[in-house]
Amino acid sequence: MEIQQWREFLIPYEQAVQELVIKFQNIIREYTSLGQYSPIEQVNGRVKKISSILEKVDKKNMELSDVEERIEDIAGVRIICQFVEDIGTVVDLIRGRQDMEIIAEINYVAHKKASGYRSYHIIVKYPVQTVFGRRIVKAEIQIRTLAMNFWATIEHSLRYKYQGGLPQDVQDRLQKAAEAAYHIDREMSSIRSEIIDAQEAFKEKSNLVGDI
Ligand code: 0O2
Repeated sequence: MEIQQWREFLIPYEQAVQELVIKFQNIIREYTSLGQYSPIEQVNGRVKKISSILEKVDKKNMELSDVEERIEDIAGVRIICQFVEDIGTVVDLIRGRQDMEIIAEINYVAHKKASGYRSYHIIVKYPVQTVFGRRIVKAEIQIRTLAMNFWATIEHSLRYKYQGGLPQDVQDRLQKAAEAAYHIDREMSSIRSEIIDAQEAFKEKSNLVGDI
């Protein structure tokens, strides 16, 4: 495919990512304006780079014509939560929506990957309106805690550095770090209500100071 064809191909995915990020940010805004705790801490989105799409085509030994059907994370949205319990709340919020259709859910929180990776993945079909008409694209929504995200970000950059061939000692240390991240999540969950109360009190105090 020529670069121009790739650009055209990616337009609906770019639109989907922009819209989805705004929609999830609006959820944060809604909770905040109601003075309630938001199960979503941050939202990021990205469209997969052409080079990464081509790498995946190669890795999965597929035809370019299969990209749309088989690569489900060209549009990617990442939702970061403070606590593991929030992941379930966000999953339920997504299940209840009318503007996207869930086609798959993969629970790497309960069943971590061999690498140590933990996150909840939801693949949705999402309709966008382009100048060429209505298009339905797939998007991958990754939902994870701050601790899971910390681990995944570091592991991803190491994997990139070593181009897939992580030395055994690095793999071992990453496994230990994954365990540590899991324990942080468990500890934080055990004092969740105290943390939420403290954050609400802090927010109220900042609002009062802001009002003056
Ligand atoms: P990027 O750069 O984030 O886009 P696979 O067959 O395993 O290559 P598949 O079938 O698309 O991938 O599904 P999977 O395994 O659920 O992975 C989808 C995405 O989840 C990955 O996209 C990563 O973002 C994330 N992910 C999955 N496993 C790991 C892991 O072990 N470590 C980290 N850091 N992230 C992971 P990409 O395209 O691999 O990467």
